Amino acid sequence: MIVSVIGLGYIGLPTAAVLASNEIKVIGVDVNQQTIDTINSGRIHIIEPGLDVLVSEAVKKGYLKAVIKPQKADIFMIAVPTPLGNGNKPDLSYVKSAAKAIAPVLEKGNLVILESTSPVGTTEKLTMWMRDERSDISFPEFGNNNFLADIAVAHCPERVLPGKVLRELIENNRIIGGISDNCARQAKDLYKIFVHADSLLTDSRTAELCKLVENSFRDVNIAFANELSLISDKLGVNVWNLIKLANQHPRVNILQPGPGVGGHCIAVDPWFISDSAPNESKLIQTARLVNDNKPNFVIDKINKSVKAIGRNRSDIKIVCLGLSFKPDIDDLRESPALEIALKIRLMGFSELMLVEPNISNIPSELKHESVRLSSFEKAIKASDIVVLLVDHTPFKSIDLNELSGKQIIDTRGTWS
Ligand code: SAJ
Repeated sequence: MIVSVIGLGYIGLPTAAVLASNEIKVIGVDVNQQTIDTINSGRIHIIEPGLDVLVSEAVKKGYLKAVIKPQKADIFMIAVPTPLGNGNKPDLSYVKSAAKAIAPVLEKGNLVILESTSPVGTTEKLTMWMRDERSDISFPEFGNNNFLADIAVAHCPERVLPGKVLRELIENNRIIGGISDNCARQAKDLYKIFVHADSLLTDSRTAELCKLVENSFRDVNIAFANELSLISDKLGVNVWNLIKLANQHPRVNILQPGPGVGGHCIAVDPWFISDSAPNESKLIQTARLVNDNKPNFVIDKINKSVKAIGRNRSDIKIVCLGLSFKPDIDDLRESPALEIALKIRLMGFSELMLVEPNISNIPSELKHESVRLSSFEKAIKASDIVVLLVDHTPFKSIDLNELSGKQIIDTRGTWS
């Protein structure tokens, strides 16, 4: 059996590597020649614990190779980006390109699985895009379980947490939605090879919405915590203590407030629901707005600190602790910490020090004569205002006396 994985990014490459480690022949396909060369030399182009070893082994043993153009295979797994386009509308162009690229090599008996997080109806569109290219073979029809098509098509959304991808790929339950029941059953046979948890079968629309709902659930719950932080600030209450106490209730489990919600999933996927059902998703949309507005609240707090110091900004040094979108990773995508640092850079402080233990260069958009990367200890010592944006492990072990006399804005409750 040959499995072809289309898109060798944060999901595609780990999936390809895990399949290959189960002695399945995998052909990875990517549009980026540099990515292909890196993988074929046994190295990786993304950061994910344990992935380097897995890819290197898989390439060395001949189970994994990367190519630029799809080749014949038995199963095609599509793991391409589905970003937000203009006006918070889903951009399905990568899925469409993948459909057009694999259509010419499809053969009777093949299975095509969409793993990319997608708006409801995308798996049906994928089927249609392939059908448009191949009138000589038959494709399944949504809801028509009696028709046995030449090609099977299913959606099995990825649900792994960055940083724990290799473990979660194997341990998480999978939701598999077929265009027809038969498609879902065929896809389950593939996941059986490497998933040590349950595979739950449904239709493709339900599987699509299920993934979006999971991330929206988290977004709404984080928005609740973020709203509590605004309310508490106004009423002079310590929100971290408040949440800790409220969570003593057996049926209350409030998440943690922060400087906003980052990453390329939770801050994006709720918009896919609101695009499909704008009038029915008011709560989901409001949660997005609450979370997206949190960086402005942090900037307000900084302005208040400046007032309290009573000097001009050009005479004040400020430090941002952390730039990534969550702790102990180097991923700056959609990071609220980065957004806040960019806003601070424009505020005219005498110096903006950045402490980000997981990167070695200042991101290009932050480069300026007043901005520098600094060590944790030096930056704390030199600063008038300390803004903690990411709860990286090294930030937790500070002697709190070192913060005395400084304006502290702790957006994560690390020192509360
Ligand atoms: N955050 C808070 N407060 C919290 C929890 C998180 O402010 O209490 C913030 C984080 O700081 C970060 C953002 O939310 O900025 C998202 O981080 P995360 O760790 O909650 O999730 P992601 O984006 O890394 O991964 C999510 C996961 N989805 C869920 O937990 C429901 C993962 O399982 C998905 O596979 C992934 O999205 C995805 O690819 O869709």
